[in-house]
Amino acid sequence: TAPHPDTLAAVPVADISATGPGPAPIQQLMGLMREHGPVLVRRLHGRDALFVADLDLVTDLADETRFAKHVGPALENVREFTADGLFTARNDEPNWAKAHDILMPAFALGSMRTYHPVMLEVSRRLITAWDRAARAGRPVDVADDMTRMTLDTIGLAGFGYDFASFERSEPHPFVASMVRCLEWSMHRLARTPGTDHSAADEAFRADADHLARVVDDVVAARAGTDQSGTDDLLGLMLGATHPADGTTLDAANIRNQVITFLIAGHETTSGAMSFALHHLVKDPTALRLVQREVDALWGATADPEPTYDEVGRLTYTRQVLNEALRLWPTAAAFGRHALTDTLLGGRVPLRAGQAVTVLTPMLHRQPVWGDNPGLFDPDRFTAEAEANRPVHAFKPFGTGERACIGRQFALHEATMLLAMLVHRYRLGDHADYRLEVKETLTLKPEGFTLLLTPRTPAD
Ligand code: MNH
Repeated sequence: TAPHPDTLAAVPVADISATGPGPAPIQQLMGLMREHGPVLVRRLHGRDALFVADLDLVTDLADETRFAKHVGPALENVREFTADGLFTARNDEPNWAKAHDILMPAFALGSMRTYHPVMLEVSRRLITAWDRAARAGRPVDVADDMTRMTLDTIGLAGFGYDFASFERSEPHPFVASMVRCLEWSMHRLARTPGTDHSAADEAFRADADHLARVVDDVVAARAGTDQSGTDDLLGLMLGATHPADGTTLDAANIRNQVITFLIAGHETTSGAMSFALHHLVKDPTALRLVQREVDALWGATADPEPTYDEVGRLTYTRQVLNEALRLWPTAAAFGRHALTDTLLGGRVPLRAGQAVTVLTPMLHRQPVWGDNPGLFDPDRFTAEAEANRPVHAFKPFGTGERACIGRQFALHEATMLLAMLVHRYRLGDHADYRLEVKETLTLKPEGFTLLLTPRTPAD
């Protein structure tokens, strides 16, 4: 799947062997593209990988008759702990289509309505914690608390399992293990051949085992109750049969799916909300517009009870989230491979099976986004602006049949919480925060804290 000699002749090669990818490989790639343009081969110790961000090439890669999802080296590493779970399954593994068909109903639009009360309950947990911090004059760590919120939400909504993250001074141990597993997956890509990594691998094994134990807990908690008829994610995993052959998911695959959803269902959403808050704090005009939207809905109500339909009407708040996902798509790359020998975009020769990685943050900074693509501007996502833009210019959720299954879930959860926070607090940028993006395969703002004070609507 490495680039063919014909590809190498057609695109610039950037050799990073001298430095390696470092702690921030996505941001390094962004820099390489700024230098060499939006199509390049990155060379590391003789291993070559093709990265693209050009709109015409990404548009071409979205053609499902010629390209499909690629499980490349990064996802191969993640497979060490999620195996054939939905995210890391290969297209031709039978469990992908089977689990996809069985789990789809849990993500149909109607299902979001059933998750709404849980999302609201967990949003209130965060607000209780933030009220306490505000009274004590103590800053909050935004990314940590967003992670608490999203983990509790997917745990309760998907599995009826309470991680109770706000009752802990440190994030749930599941999170620490997961972050180290993701970091191991990322750093393993940078290894020089012939070096010894047995200590890191052993630590990884222990963390992966810990994830599996948490999953066994989650499943066992269900077995001990009369929730077996519940049609949440876990209910479908345990009970639903595939229409085609009447079989259920097997026990090993269920474990892989639970780990997959506990990770994919919270890690990227918490980053997206953290980036959105960061941009709002730095953009008084956008902040005022969100405040105006939430005040129009909830006015001076101290403890509003957002309804499902109200969240759907928070159009500007959603624009803010989309714009945050444009600048910092928290799952920042996705792989495709050619199904046949072909000429990508009519100009880059590819052989059948050859891999191409889309570098989403750079796709989101291409000329189609105007002269100042680095500028935060939620008006890029008005209905009119969206209608006038090529569909493949914005790909934070990937593409095609392997695109994100949880997109609506994430957007509903994030839109509601963001709106409630902006309605309730004045967000004090007490440390004059300068954005530092931490990479653990996914992206998050590092060290972002806010000092909160109560807000009187119309402030
Ligand atoms: Mn999600 C696939 C981004 C929230 C569950 N997700 C993907 C892909 C991207 C992505 C990109 C495609 C990866 C690839 O092509 O290799 N996901 C996000 C982002 C957010 C997000 C940016 C939040 C913001 N994802 C969620 C949530 C859930 C979820 C919430 C679950 C509740 N995502 C998945 C699953 C897949 C996926 C499962 C794999 C789907 C498949 O291949 O069938």
